Amino acid sequence: MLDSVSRRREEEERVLKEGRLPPGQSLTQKFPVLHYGPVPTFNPAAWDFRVWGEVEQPVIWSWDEFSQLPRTQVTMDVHCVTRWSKFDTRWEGISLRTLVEKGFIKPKPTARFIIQHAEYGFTTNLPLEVMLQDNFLLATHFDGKPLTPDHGYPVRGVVGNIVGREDLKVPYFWKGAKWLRGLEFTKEDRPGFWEQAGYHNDADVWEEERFA
Ligand SMILES: Nc1nc2c(c(=O)[nH]1)N[C@H]1C(S)=C(S)[C@@H](COP(=O)(O)O)O[C@H]1N2
Ligand SMILES: [Mo]
Repeated sequence: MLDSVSRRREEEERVLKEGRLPPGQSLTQKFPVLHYGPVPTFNPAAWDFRVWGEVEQPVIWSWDEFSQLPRTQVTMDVHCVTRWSKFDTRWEGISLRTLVEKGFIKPKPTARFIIQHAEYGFTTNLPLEVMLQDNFLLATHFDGKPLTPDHGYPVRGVVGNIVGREDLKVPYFWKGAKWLRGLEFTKEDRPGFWEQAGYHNDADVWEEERFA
């Protein structure tokens, strides 16, 4: 117990020195579960993933089709607005940037924002250019294993800090929707679930944009 407390402090000291601990955050070695509402069940036969709105061609992928999209791995520090941060988290999944580069999704020139749509109507919004950064992933795996149900199985958005990539915007972790079912490309911004509840629309962790 004492050991794990001092180990946590040491780790936190280290990431602080490395400039990786955003203001007002503290390091956790656990993986907290945080969401509103129940955990949905996954039925691969009924599941689909939709992309619509300001795209040249709307798509609907079955679980099989989605599973065959090109895969990417990324390691990130993730920062929850409730003040815990988890460092060096390893994710695997599908990069939206790759999907656009390879022509699986063709945004119209009018597309400026993307709304993530998840089970039970949960939504969260980000600018298109942030969603196309290397630190946004449609993740299916965490730490080499499929996501657990409470962390968003089978697919979730994740966004965080990639060490050494100071060029990237880093929003708080709520900007990745668990149990993600689709992406809506829009001309205008539209606040999502937590954004409507008073959280900051941009949610930059370095600027500490927690509340509106
Ligand atoms: N569908 C859905 N996704 C969600 C949320 C939610 O309420 N519903 N909460 C967000 C918040 S506030 C955080 S911090 C992360 C937490 O992910 P975790 O439970 O895997 O730690 O999920 C985000 N994604
Ligand atoms: Mo959060």
